[in-house]
Amino acid sequence: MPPPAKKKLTPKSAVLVKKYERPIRLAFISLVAALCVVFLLHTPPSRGPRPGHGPALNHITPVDPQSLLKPHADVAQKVHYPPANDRVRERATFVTLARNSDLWSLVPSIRHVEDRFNRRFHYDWVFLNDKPFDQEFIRVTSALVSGTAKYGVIPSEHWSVPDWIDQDRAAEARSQMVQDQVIYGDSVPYRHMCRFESGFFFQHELLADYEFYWRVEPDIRLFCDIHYDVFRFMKLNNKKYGFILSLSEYEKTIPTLWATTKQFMHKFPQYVHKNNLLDFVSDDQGESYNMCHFWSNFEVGSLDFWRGDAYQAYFEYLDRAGGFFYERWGDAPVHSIAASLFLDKSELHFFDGFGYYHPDFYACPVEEDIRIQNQCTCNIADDHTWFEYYFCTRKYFQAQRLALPPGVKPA
Ligand SMILES: Nc1nc2c(ncn2[C@@H]2O[C@H](COP(=O)(O)OP(=O)(O)OP(=O)(O)O)[C@@H](O)[C@H]2O)c(=O)[nH]1
Ligand SMILES: [Mg+2]
Repeated sequence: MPPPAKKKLTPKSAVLVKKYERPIRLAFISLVAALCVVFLLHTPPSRGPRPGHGPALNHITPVDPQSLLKPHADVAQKVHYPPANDRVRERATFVTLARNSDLWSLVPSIRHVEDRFNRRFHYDWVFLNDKPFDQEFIRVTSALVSGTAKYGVIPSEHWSVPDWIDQDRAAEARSQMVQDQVIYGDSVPYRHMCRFESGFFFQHELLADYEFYWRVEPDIRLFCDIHYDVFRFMKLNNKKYGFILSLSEYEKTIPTLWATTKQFMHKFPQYVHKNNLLDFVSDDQGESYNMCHFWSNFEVGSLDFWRGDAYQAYFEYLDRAGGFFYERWGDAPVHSIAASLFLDKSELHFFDGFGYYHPDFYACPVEEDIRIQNQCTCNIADDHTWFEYYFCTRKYFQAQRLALPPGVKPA
């Protein structure tokens, strides 16, 4: 007879667990919840402002522009920052002329402008090129821009030698400039670039809907936070042209630019503003050009000014004279002379507090409290703004009859 099957004995503890299954589960959940509460209560609070230092300005939370300390230059220029909670946006865009090969020197420029300004305001960005942008350029740049990025090709008539130019004479002029060691003296594309930036960028169809632009170039840096809407600022203060650095032009690139300008002024005196800033560009009431110009790799300006009658007539006159090809007229002196002659001097603006670099020069705000407030990362020792030799911002202050900022020694 087979032995009886052994009855499986359940241990007493297992019986008890089975019996009290629900209360045990409840007790376990309560214990975990209690531990969570204890953990949360004992986590140290996030670090607040250190005593005596005030709260650091948060980069994203909007700062009331009215609460900002103004650089001396803004007080002297009697400008106002846009009011808090001003929801009005301007028809404005960044604009960059670039080749596909400029991509990796442009990327840090965009990142700086976005980090310091545009990630709060999300303005559009128009990229222009004489050839179609490639897919990598479009992918990388559009990923960085917080507004809408737009890509345009320049019409060939805005990037070619016009038929009234004597090509042999232009080629001879280029060889002479090579002998004279003029930078970009032999370059035809550089001349197209200067002519395009002087006379055509604001006519591109992608810019048609905008009133203001901010020019950005490869290899630039923006060192400080900008907490107010710069385009709104332009509108509210009735500004038409803003710059950061100003310096001297190489005379060999523009031998006849001033003579041509004087002919223009003689022919069209109606375009010269009665309250102009001639003293910025001339030290002898217009007899000669002193080579001072706003450094146009940074510009915030009114597109409508360039599209207006005075500038249109001026550019047409210069273009017919041929100096973009027979010499190497730059858009910087052309824009600067036009802004100084055709605008009311109150419509020009020197931007302070931004911190800027384009090879090879720096602008770093001279006042330390501004550098601290705007969390600037520039070293004041690098600043070129107030140099007496070669740079022209002192002359601008003189022409506008503005007192120099504290810390800037009179010449
Ligand atoms: N599409 C296109 N863009 C150009 C060309 N040449 C220059 N650019 C752009 O025009 C602007 C001015 O050119 P740059 O080479 O920076 O001229 P620059 O600032 O006078 O000289 P650098 O001191 O070399 O910077 C930049 O935004 C360039 O990317 C060109 O042939 N084609
Ligand atoms: Mg450049």
